Formats: sequence, C-alpha cells, structure tokens
Amino acid sequence: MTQGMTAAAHAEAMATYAQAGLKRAEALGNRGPLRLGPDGRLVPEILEAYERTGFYVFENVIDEAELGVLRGELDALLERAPVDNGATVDRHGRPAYGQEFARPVFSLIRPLVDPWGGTAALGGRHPVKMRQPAFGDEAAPKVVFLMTGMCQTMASGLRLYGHPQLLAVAASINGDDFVPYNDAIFIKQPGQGGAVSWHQDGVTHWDNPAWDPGIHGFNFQVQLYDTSAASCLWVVPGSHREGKIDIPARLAANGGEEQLPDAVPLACRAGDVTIANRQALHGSFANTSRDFRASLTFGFHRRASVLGAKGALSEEGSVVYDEARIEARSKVIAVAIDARAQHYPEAPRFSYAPLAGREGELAFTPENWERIIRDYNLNDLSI
Ligand SMILES: O=C(O)CCC(=O)C(=O)O
Repeated sequence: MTQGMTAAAHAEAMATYAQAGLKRAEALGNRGPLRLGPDGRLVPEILEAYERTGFYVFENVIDEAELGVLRGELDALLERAPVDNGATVDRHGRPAYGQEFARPVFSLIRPLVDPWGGTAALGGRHPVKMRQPAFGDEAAPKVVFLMTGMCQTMASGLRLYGHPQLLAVAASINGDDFVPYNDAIFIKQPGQGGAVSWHQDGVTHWDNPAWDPGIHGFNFQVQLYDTSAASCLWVVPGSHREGKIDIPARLAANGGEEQLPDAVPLACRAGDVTIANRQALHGSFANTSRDFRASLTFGFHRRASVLGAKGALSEEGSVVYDEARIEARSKVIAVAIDARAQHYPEAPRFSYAPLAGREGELAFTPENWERIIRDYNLNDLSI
C-alpha cells in the first residue's frame, strides 16, 4: 500500500470516502434497536439482515450510567498503561498496571501505524499494510492500541460480559450452547490511533466440507464513545458468504488503494453495540480524525465450530479444544452473569444453558474470581 502521505492529506481523503460510505450503509437496513421476540431470540428481520449483510448495529443498548462506569474504569487503566510493550512503569513513573497477569494487558504502537498488515502476526491474516500517514514526530511516545482481559481488568467489563440482551444475541446466532471466543478493546486515539488492515478473522474452517457463512462466529463491539466513519470499523457487506477472500487481489483490483469501494462504516453513537460476522472482510484506517474510539470487542462461536478444533491465532496450535477447555472458558460467562445480577438485582438475568443448574457453584465471589476469572484469557477459544 502506498505510504508517505501526510496525516492531513489522509484525513481529507477519509472525509470524502466516509461520506460515500455512510450513504451506502444507510441503504442496507441493518441498524436499529435490539429486539427480541417472545422466545427470547432476535426477531427474524434482524437475523435476516445480519445473515444478508454480515453485520448489524444495535442502537442505544448500553445506558448512560453503565457507559459512565465503563469509561471511568477504562480511563483509569489507560492512565496506568506501561510506556511501551514490556515496560514496567507508566508515563508517570509508577508501576504500570497489570503486570501480575499472565498475558500482557496492553499492546502499544507508534502513532498511526498498522502493526499487523503485511506481517505473519495472527496467522498472517492481514496480508496488506494500510497507509501509515506520517505522524511528524519520530520521538512521540507510543500509544495504546489494544487491551485484553476486560473481564479481569474492569469490574464493569465483567458485568458487561454477562449482559442478558447481548447473550441472547449470541444464543440466537450460535445456538443455546454457544461458547466464548476472546475479547479485546480497540483504542483509537484521536490523530494517533493505528490501522487494522483488511482481513477476515476466521482461520480454521475455510476448507471444512461443512463450511457455511456462520462457522467462524461473530464479534460484538460495544462503543463507549460516539464513533465517526473516519475512526470506526469498516465492513464489506455480504463478504462473509464469499469464503476465503484473496485480499491482495481485491486491493490490487482497486488500484492498490485501501479505500475499498463497496465497504461501509459501522459509525455508532456511544452505547450502540455492533455485531460483525468474523468471516466478513473488515478493517479500520489510521485514525487521523479528532474522534476517540474505544470499542469493547468480544466474540462467541457455535460449540460445534470449536469442539475438537486446534488452537489458532494467539493460542497454542498444539492445543485441542476439548470439553474441559471449553467449560473452563465458558464459566466466565456464568460468573459474569452473576456479577451483573448482583450489581443490577432488578434487571433480568440470562440463563446460560450449558451451565444451567450450576449457578450456586459459579456465583460471583472472591474465590471464584481467583479460580475462574484470573487469567481466564489463557483459555480463549480462537478459530
Ligand atoms: O475495531 C477495529 O478497528 C478492528 C476490529 C477487528 O478487526 C476485529 O474485531 O476483528
């Protein structure tokens, strides 16, 4: 991908592209309130639109009070981020947050870069680098790009994971016995956030004779702030049905230009929640806009897609996801449901079928936090 562009020129090019993209998005009919039918499942119109386009924007799902708590906890973590990957101090010279966890909480990058594009990272699924506009200050500090482990780093993150409407969406799409994938918070600092180059998430089932458009599951993104077309995730509608896409060829056919003509932005208001099929072609551009984006991203799979599969992406390839591994990771859902129910006792509580009847054993208690939540992401189920 052509490099050597100034941030101002990039922002200008994005503005024109964004306007056209927003128009295309409007016509898709895949945005509105999260509506469940009397059976507790997503209403058929929403499922149809999701299956047709590969994504849906649920408007106004998380209320202002919950958003405020999520933002406050996230801000506190960002204040205590290490100054670099592997560093032990934050920018105030204090011990950086999260060093006690097995996996690093923070991943930092130089402003405006695309850390994965054109590299072998994550199974090489991001084959072409996005534009990396010049930031203009070689000595600028690194910025947080990604954070993992929201169920252990944020009490509000664990409660969000137990949200009854979101879990009902997971059951509607992946069946009552759905299983977790992983979670990550994408941080796009204004004028500094990095790019995530065009990719499809799934890596396991492309050649599976039982392949279908839903076999690699989906991701939620909960938006803590208003996002614009310049800062948000973009998706090529319907691409989840195409099988494995030759991304370099698709970009070459677009003259090597990263602004794919059929992609649309998932621009959201704070409190909106998106779902995106993990097979959809998607990505996001260097954030040369003034908008801050914090997207709490967590996914769910069909049990049949995961059971017996080998570890992939950032998981050990030698591991096979058996019943015990799936149960260990799924218990996070049960504890999250109880954490939410204890915090919002008047609100409905989701019943997670695979662990039904074990609510007492899987209550949100200090002991279960240590036993089930601490380092839970060592048991992520990546396919
Ligand atoms: O939010 C973004 O910018 C990228 C998200 C993404 O690529 C993903 O969830 O797989």
